[in-house]
Amino acid sequence: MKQRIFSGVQPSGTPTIGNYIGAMKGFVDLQDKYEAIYCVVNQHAITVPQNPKELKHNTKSLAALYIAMGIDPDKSIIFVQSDVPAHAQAAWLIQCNLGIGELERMTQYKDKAAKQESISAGLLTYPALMVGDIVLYDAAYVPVGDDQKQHIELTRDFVDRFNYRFGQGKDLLVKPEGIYPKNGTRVMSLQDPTRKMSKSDDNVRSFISLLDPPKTIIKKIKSAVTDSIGEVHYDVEKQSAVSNLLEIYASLSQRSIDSIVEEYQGQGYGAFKNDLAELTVETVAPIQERYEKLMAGNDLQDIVTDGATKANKIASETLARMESAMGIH
Ligand code: AQP
Repeated sequence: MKQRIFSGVQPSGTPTIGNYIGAMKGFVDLQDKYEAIYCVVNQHAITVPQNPKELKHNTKSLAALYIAMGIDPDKSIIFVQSDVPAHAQAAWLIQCNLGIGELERMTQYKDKAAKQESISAGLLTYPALMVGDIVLYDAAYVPVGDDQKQHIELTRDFVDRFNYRFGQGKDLLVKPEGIYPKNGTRVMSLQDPTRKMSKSDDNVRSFISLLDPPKTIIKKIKSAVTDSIGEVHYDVEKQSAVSNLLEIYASLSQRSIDSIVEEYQGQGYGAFKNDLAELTVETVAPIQERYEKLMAGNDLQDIVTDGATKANKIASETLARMESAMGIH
């Protein structure tokens, strides 16, 4: 039997090339090796304020993007988190076995809380929902970007704790491992290389979304900040912005950073940026074409309904196991 993997993306906007490079690109290859489960984590998205209409649209849109990227619904389960009530139910059990101190230490919580005028309790307890997403499917592996490492470590600690407290010598839950991009790529904002690229960034020039039209992509890459050194060179300390563009280039072209640096020796940033823009447009064009067809057609709803049925079956069994072990059923 194949081992299971689980991953999710929040419909808190349209996925960026950061989400794509850091996590989603890998989803497609992994579906052959593992029993893959990919979720649109809409309940995570509401930890910060969302416009309800946009959230609904982005949820559908993200499911379509999964398929447009190459996730095959005949091989993998694609579903929407809120269609499987076990996620919210498990999150409660998990919260009751996590410490506030552990949650307050999460850097993503601190980063996101710093941007909010009023911080929801859900933003703090978000990792409990994420732990639930993973353990409900007995996932052995979780393909995520490197910014999620801390949450994966929390999941692993939780599983040890749960098995120790309630397992009576048995491993009731599977301890998962993260699968991170090979070169550890964290794509940074095009406008500020000290901040990660995020789909919900107020400054739309800071990210490239998978649905940006070619003209927008070209404009955003041309206006990406660089430096006054004027040499395409990889140095994350002194040339962080250019190094970020190099990492994007290397990842999308599957070439080494060294070979790209060599190609643009002595040419300044103009040609390099033009080619990166072209490469990005070429990467997203086929995804966008398939996306448009899916959004206009009737298959999408059937796919996510079928995904939810399959996900519900697996998740409700694990939830029952957890509840029984804790003595509440
Ligand atoms: N900049 C990034 N570089 C590499 N990987 C990234 N990921 C996110 N940003 C980058 C990875 O994408 C997957 C989905 O992320 P998510 O939607 O669950 O949440 P997030 O990490 O909070 O992503 P965003 O784009 O920053 O969303 P918002 O703006 O809503 O906060 C994850 O595997 C993540 O590691």
